[in-house]
Amino acid sequence: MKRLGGWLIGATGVLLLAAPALAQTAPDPTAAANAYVNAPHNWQMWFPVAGSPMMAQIDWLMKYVLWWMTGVVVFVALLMAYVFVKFRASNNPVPSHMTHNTLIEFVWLFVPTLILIAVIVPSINLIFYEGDDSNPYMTVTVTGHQWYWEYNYQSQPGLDYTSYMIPDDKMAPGDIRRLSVDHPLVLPIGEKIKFNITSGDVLHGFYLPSLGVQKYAIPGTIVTSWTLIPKAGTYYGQCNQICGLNHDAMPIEIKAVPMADYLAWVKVAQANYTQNTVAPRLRAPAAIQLADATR
Ligand SMILES: [Cu+2]
Repeated sequence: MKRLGGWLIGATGVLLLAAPALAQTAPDPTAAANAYVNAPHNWQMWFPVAGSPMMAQIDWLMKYVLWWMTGVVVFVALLMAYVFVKFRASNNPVPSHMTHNTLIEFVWLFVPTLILIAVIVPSINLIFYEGDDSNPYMTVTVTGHQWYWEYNYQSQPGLDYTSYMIPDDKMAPGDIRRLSVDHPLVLPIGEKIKFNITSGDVLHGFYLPSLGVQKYAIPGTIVTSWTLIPKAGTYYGQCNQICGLNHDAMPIEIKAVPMADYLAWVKVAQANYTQNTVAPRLRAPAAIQLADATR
């Protein structure tokens, strides 16, 4: 009897565990991105963990320049303290009349010049590296709207959909408050992805801290950037250009997955996202229509 009871409890447990798996109709092609989540956390110091080679270089340059700055600040502070004490009025009733010293003038011209060169060379290298969006595997046109993002995959016909933040009352387990979205931007790992960034209304900011991308989304203009994500995972960003009432409610969620998963997702998205496409033309603002009517 005891044995039978144990067996029954065991079988019920197995059924309960299997139920969610059975209920799921199709596997999620972006599931590989759930294993690694690169999101901001409370009391975070420094930059996020670099998710792209560009961010790794930005991180390196920031720390490199910070060391130079620390050296300069400490040196100048110590020198000033020394001068304040040694050359104070009470200690020097008869002031010195020295006006020139060739050696020290040479040193204070030459040493800062060397420091500037040491900072400028890697900075300019990085600027060129950031600007080199040539030969991408694919291009996504990113359009900022009040208040959501639109992603248009240039090489995948019909794949143009909107991405809205999940409001607090609709959050599911695993969602991150004010960062998770309904339709994330899905990208293949290990490939160069070019972004054509623009806006449908006002200025927005396409800002992906862990990938080192930060560009204005400007109406009527395309600003380009690119990324390359080596590791499968979920990466987050936000609009960082004050764009109106719900500026804080247009986060960016990127699911980076292996190529096979990405191609599987493209098929699913092409089949399911047709209702999700943004209206091609925006109406004139209500205020302007009112002004015309009262004239
Ligand atoms: Cu915005």
